[in-house]
Amino acid sequence: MTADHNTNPDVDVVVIGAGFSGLYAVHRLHNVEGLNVLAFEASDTVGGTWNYNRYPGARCDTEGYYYCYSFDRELLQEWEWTGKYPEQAELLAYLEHVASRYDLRRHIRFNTRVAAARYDAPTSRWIITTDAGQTVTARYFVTGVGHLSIARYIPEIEGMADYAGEWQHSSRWPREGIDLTGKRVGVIGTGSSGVQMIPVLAKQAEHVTVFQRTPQYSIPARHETATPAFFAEVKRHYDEIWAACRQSAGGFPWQHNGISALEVSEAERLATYERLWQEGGIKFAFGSYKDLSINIAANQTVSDFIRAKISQVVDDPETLASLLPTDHPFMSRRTIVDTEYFETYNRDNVALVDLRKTPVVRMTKRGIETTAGEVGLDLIVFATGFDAVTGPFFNIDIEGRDGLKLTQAWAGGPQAYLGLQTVGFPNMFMITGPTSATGNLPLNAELHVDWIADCIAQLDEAGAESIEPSDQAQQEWMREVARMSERSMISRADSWFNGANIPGKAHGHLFYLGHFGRYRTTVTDTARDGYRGFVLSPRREQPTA
Ligand code: NA7
Repeated sequence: MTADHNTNPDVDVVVIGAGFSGLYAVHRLHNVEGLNVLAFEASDTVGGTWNYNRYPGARCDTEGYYYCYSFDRELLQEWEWTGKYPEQAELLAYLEHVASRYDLRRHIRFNTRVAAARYDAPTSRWIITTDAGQTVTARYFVTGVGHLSIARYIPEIEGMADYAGEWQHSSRWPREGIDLTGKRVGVIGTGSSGVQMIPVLAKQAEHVTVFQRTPQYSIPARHETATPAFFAEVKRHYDEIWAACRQSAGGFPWQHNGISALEVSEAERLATYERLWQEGGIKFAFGSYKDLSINIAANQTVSDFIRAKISQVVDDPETLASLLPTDHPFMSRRTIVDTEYFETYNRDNVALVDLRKTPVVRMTKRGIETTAGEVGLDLIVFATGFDAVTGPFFNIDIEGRDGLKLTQAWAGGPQAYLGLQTVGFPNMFMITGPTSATGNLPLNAELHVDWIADCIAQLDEAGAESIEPSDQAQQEWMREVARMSERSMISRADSWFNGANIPGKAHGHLFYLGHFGRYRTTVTDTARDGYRGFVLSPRREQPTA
């Protein structure tokens, strides 16, 4: 069934977003379930994160062969990745291919931002209003808004209006690119975006100045290790690879080795770290000892190892001192994967400004003034991150039952049950919403979309009008989420993972940091057990017992 959305503004499901989450939601809910689905996408094309983040060097920092959809064996066999860590353009091409292959675009209204969504209790409908003032009603409201891209964060710096040069945020790099030849570029921020772009900018620009507030741990990607033979092997073993991902701690096709870093000799430990360091990627963090992210003494061994690696690379002692992360443990912030990041500081055309020693005073007409003086810049890149997870939701005026605004419900930090729903917002489903597992996001998005699709089918079969979590189930889940956060290294540093990166933002637990495989089982078990922890309201005209 295909609705003409111009004349029929009432649909079964409204989806927001056309990234990994939204695209699969449209496919599963329409192509498989036969529901009448309308998706809204603010951009003019699909891709989400992989459409927005076009900065030089932008690429996936987990491997493409499992950072992709698993739902169709044919798609897995036909798509050819060109390397281990796909660049932005390759991931965008993949998602465009998916949109074409499953004929998804005709269900997506592009260049349209959802401005408001309000639950109308008398009709049990969500009323969705776009930025153009159009209104659509839907029985189910599904958010695939992503965690980051939409809600970019640019700090307020005195004198910004005085700056006469060009500036960009990492996630809004112009599609036509920027000719960096002969340019003096300043990069503010050394998270994943800054660390990926700095080596690439350094090769293109006349000079790069990096403004660093917090030194980072980073692991070499070693992109070059992927070969055609490797991908042939992957394709032969895809079923086993996905089975391993679904049961693993992070949604990845490997596990930690099951022992504590403190149970083995120093020589054995260092050999393990060295082997994984040479292999590259985040397997170094999650594929070695079982307790690196939860035991500070075990973590100390790996933090020391990485500091030693950085020390071996960076030539200038003052620069090295600023680059060494000593105030927070490895894995207390999201793990960063790089290509020649630390090596780049040995180049003549790269300078590091340590903002802890010489903070920014203001932006000037010519560049940035720190307490050490003015740095002249033709282009300033804000690689300063995002109002993560809740930001994309708060961009929309969402109102649930009894006039409850989402901004009120989450004023003290997001509250949700399994990252799928939140109390007070019936029939609103979140794909990887707050408190869902993190790690391999496409896999988690598939888990959620499948759960939502099954749930909608069950509601129809049971003659139920709506579903939302019980207060008790949500509170218990929030306690579990807090418990997992507090035992994790994440609790030992400020970052976007706990809301600390945005001035004035409520600190909260944005993700469930426990084991992905166990999370997956919990999510599927709630459905198997008749939606345990959820309240189903019977249809008014057909009350059920
Ligand atoms: P992140 O990881 O949030 O990094 C933002 C960076 O910007 C980080 O180094 C911040 O320093 C820095 N920052 C933020 N505000 C300022 C100010 N006012 N002055 C100087 N430096 C500042 O964002 P990314 O885009 O790199 O990565 C986000 C995610 O995308 C990443 O985790 C992956 O999942 C992909 P700080 O460290 O807070 O001192």
